[in-house]
Amino acid sequence: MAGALSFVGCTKAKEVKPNIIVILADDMGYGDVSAYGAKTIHTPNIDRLGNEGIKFMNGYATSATSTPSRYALMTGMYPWKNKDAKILPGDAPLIIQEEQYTLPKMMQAAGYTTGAIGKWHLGMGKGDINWNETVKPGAKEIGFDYSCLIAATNDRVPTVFVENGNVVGLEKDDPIEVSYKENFEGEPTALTHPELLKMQWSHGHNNSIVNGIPRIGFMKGGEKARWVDEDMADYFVGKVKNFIQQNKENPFFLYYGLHQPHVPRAPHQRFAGATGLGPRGDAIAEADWCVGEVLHQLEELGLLENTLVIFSSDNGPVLDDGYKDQAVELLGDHTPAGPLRGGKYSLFDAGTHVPFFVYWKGRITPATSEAMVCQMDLLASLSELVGQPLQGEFDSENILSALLGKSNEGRKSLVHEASGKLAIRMGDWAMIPPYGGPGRNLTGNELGNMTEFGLYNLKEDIGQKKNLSSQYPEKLEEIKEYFFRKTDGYYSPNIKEITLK
Ligand code: NG6
Ligand code: CA
Repeated sequence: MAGALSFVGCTKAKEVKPNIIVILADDMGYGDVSAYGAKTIHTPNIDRLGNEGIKFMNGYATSATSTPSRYALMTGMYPWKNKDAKILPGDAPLIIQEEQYTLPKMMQAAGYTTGAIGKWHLGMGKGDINWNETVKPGAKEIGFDYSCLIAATNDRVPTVFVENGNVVGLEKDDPIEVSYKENFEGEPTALTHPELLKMQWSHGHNNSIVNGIPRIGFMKGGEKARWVDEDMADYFVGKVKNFIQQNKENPFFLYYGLHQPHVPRAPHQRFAGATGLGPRGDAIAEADWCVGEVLHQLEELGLLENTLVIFSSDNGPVLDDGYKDQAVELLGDHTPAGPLRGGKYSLFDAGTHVPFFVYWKGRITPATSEAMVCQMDLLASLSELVGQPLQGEFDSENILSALLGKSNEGRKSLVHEASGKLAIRMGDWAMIPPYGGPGRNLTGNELGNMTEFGLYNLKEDIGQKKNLSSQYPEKLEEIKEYFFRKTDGYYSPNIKEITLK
């Protein structure tokens, strides 16, 4: 016993417990950030994290859409191992099991106070939610001491904030009802009352109207509780500042899910015209302001040297994601995916290859890193940083030295996912199996559906212009063999011309 105690005493002395903040943007592309070369959009605050920290040139989400990406970040597990980890409606049950080990639970075990603010999209409740009572299980049950969230996306009902499981501002005599099946009698929708719209839809998004914006799904009641999209950034920044202020004396872990630049893009009026690219660009300017507010507060409280800040995006960029907001018309020569091919929903690189910065003032020597890093790796890497060993088996890899810029070795391979279809990046190579299906969806983004195997060398051809599968058959075989072994037994539908061994 005495030996164990002295061992504990000895590790304690070496423990580092910086605050940790993970900021995850929604649909922000690799090319949307000026640190990666954007010229028409200026993101000075986000850039600061990259220019004064480690700027990752090969940073990844696991998935080309939100729910599966966030699932991997929270659980350290590949999302395609959970059949429920796909884009969720706003009334979906929590897809993380209460007994599952998670990133916030690991941080709690290490003595941290944990908070989740902003976009959630991992489900809450057990199905058939009564929004007029405390909704659980939710963020709390998977390890967050405090939470203030939008349940799914800013285009899905219910359009209310849920703080610690309770709808904010709900009045007893105006209960909320939500349905993804049918409308409530007498409630206006975009189809029955187009005259009520201040923003028009282009595909989907023609159900309930809230704040003049048509949504996905139907909702009734809760008038006072409904959010105003233009005020959402200020609202969440306020919550973030409160959380930091309240926890300035103790180690904290904060997950801040920015809602920008996901549709509907309705930044605050003071950002109107900030970029000349219309609401999409202005929403990115607003997101940059949010990041700046966090950094300024850390600075004011003297916490900057003691706080590790990680910035990334849940998936790649998209222009027309269902609203007529001039994202396409006003694009000019801006390239949201930078030099990468594809975007949100895509198996091509830009689906998951996203901005990725790690910043820790005074502790990280600024550098650009070529290491391949993934959001899923935060669990294993941060567990090493805070000295809290993992319990169980995970797909998360400990790449802490790469994250802190002490090594250029990241992960060797990453299986990535788009709509349940899997592909792989292995070293400099990217391999996409032939799934068939449409080349693009309604957003105009290329999906990566092909009739033959795609094989690309990203080092020489970052834009995936040249399919090398027939030129390098041995390389293709090697990667195929590895890919099928890694994904064996998991759902990877519609692969044409191949049978899983
Ligand atoms: C799609 C929506 C899209 C967006 C996406 C989720 C339609 C036509 N499209 O189904 O607008 O909400 O889901 O995006 O409804 S994500 O970034 O949260 O994954
Ligand atoms: Ca997203």
